[in-house]
Amino acid sequence: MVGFPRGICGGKLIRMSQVNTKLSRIFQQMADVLEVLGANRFKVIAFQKASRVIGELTEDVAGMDGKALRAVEGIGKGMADRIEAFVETGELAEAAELMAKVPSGVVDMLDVPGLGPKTVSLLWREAGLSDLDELTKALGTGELEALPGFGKKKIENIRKNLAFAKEAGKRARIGKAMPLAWWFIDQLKGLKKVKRIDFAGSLRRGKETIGDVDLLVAADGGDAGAIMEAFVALEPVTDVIAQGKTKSSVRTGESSGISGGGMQVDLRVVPAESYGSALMYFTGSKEHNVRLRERAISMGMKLNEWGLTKQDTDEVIAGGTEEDVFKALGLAWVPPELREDRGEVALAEQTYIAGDGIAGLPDLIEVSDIRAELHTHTTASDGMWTIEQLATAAAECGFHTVAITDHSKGQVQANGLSDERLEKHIAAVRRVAEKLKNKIVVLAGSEVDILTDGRLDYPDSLLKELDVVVASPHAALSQEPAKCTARFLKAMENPYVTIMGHPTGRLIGRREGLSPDMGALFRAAAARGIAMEINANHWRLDLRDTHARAAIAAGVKLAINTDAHGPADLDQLQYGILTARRAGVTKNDVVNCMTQAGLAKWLKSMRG
Ligand code: DGT
Ligand code: CA
Ligand code: CA
Ligand code: ZN
Repeated sequence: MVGFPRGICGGKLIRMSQVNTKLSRIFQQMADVLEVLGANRFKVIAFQKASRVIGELTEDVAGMDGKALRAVEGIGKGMADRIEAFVETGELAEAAELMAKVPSGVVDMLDVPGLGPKTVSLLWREAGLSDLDELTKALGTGELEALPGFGKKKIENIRKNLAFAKEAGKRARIGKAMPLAWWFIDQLKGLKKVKRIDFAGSLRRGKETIGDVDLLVAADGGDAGAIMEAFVALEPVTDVIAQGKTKSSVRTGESSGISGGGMQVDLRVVPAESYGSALMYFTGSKEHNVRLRERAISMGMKLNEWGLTKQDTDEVIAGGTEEDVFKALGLAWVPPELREDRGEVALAEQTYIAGDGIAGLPDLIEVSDIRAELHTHTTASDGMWTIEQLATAAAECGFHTVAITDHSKGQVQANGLSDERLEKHIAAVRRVAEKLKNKIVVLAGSEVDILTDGRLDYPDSLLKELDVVVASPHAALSQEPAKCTARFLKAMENPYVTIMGHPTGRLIGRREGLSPDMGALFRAAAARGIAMEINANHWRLDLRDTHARAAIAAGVKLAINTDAHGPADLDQLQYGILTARRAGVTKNDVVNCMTQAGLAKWLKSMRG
């Protein structure tokens, strides 16, 4: 079993139970529908909160007794009763009744970026629209301008978001596909007949979005049929697209409680002696494979999923492991994240000839190289953890340093801190730092908003008191490129900025975000010593792989942060690392990999 490390806390994956995931989703849907129906605000908030709390809970609600359930912060008596009913019967009649009051097409509208429940309620009740097709039509006729608050600009925005969501919606975020792949692997690896199993395809290459999940199994030919039977019978499978002896494809259910519902999963079974060449073939990319096949031919060999053979005699040269195949081609093993035909084959040849570390392939960063988390939120703004809980969790992950960076005052909806609250918050962070000083270094920081014109959301006199300043854009995220470039460059002139947080503000599949002149930003960052962030949250991955590659080429230091808001978030680090690896990033490029003393020295140097 290879594959990617599954969690950062010593391999311990923070995994939600299926019941938790299902309930969290049901409560969120109930909150949405209640809001569309114009229900009492507190009722809506109660369901939203319950959804979030259960979604973040590491304990399985199915195994908790009534008393323990009621003791969970954010779950009142009413919610505990609902949870118990669901655990007992597997359904929630109240949810079904509620859903029946609103057409499912109306609920779908809630998935369109920028369409909140209030707007959807208007579109449904006032304009009589009941699904996305009707909405698309109505957006073109001008009839919506009669609705209160529906100016030309708003209508144009909805139209753009709808088109963007439709296009992007075909691929899943990696954070949705990865847990699904592991779920299947966990089920299948237990079968005696399965000798090896891995995920391949774009998921193994660590791409930010995944078209379908590709699984590869090594087994004897006679066992393949039974493995396929077991595969198509697994719980999340709703449709069998194709079922053969060596290849099957299924679709997983949209409403399945397991993350990644609605995705296609392909499974192939190959004999053990072809496992390496098959893993290479199905990992791709197609372009990388073409490059390798050409190389094989030029060396008098033939490469396909079954193995590497001599051209004239068909004698098998390699195939069982990837390492053997690469070696027979005169190449060092290429990490999957680099297999995009961006020069990696030439580098692998150099490494093969010169040996490790002298020339050729970069020594890519790994999850375990990360020693500090520099962008986090607590209950002071919109996080779920207290300062102490967060710092303790970070210490348990093996980090030597954590920075507390709550939102600044402009983020009103995220309960951003006013100047006065920040002063008090800094003092609170210092107290926790003192208390935990033998466990972890706790730094006082802020994720300060970069305002529309490039000013920061706190005065310098306050920023000066902080150890870490992450400057990020959260508003005006459709600004023109020239304008936002100027905005960022201005922000970077501030002497207290340490890190530029999620610089484009994109949300994958939801919001395109800003397109500043990255070259200009990287030059400024390199000159000032400011680190550019790869935000590891799978909705963001911002910087993206291609940006990060350009950044290190320009001599810019990177920061890889999870932007943790709660317990499930620290595990997102893996996606930031995959993105960094795709960019050829090594631990020397990343400030979070420094020693405690090195990091402290760097931070101090940034305070002038
Ligand atoms: P995706 O699923 O769109 O995110 O991207 P991939 O790369 O996972 O693509 P997929 O699932 O169509 O195929 C998995 C791998 O199998 C792909 O990376 C390379 C290999 N493969 C598939 N079809 C072909 C083909 O026609 N020619 C070659 N050379 N390789 C192929
Ligand atoms: Ca795929
Ligand atoms: Ca596929
Ligand atoms: Zn943040």
